[in-house]
Amino acid sequence: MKLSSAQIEQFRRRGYLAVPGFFDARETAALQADIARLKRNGFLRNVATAGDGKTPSREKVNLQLCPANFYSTLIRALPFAPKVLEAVTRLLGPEITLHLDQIFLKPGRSGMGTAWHQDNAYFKIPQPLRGTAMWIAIHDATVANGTLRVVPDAWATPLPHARDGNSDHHIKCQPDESKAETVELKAGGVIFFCYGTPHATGDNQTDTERAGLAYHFLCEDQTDEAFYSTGRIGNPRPRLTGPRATGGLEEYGAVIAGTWDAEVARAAAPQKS
Ligand SMILES: O=C(O)CCC(=O)C(=O)O
Repeated sequence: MKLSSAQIEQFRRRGYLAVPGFFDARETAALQADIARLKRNGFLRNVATAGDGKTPSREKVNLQLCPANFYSTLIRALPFAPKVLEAVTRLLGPEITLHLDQIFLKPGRSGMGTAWHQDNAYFKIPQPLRGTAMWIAIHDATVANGTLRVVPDAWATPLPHARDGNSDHHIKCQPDESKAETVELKAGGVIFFCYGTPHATGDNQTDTERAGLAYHFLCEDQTDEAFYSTGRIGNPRPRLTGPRATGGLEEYGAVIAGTWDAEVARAAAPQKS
């Protein structure tokens, strides 16, 4: 899974890159099964509100889990997979830290999209091209079920953001939607988009659910010591590559690097009853 020079050039110029088939059928089935487990066990939370940013919506559902790695060793292992590190290093540079992971799940019919925003309106790194999301299509992502839309060539301009009344914490902006591109992906495909790229998803107008699993990666030179502080309430931010990377030992207390294949095999094995 080596990204070509043309793909790197597209990411750096246009701010995004879609890579169909990044995860194979077995890996994708493992992710589908594990996200179904998290949903079944009630870990996902509906963040949709009734227009005021506070009152829980009775009609719309935007299920999220952030961070997800606390609840899934498979999701924890994925960013350490060699092909992920290879791709992200080619896109960003040599010293990569995992910033965040989260699940977005849109049930059939009631599933609500996520409004336009730039991730850097939350994250505020100095150079928005030195951080990227990797959004994984857990199910086939189509126009009808509200797949991801991006505005290319817009990453360098920070847009004003305001609170999104349809969510209990999101913010939103108003990019030039006439320039937006809609990215349809089969399950297992990914889209990388840098922290400056405006993006959104639509409502799910089909009968079946659709999920995305998003990781955010950034270069260590976009961080400071406070970013990693153990006093901060939140998820560990493992250094994935570079001189201070320990394969997860420092952040999780266990070596996570090298466990992706075994995690996928475990998820694919028939469950004992
Ligand atoms: O999947 C979604 O609904 C939104 C994804 C997103 O906004 C993100 O990954 O930053």
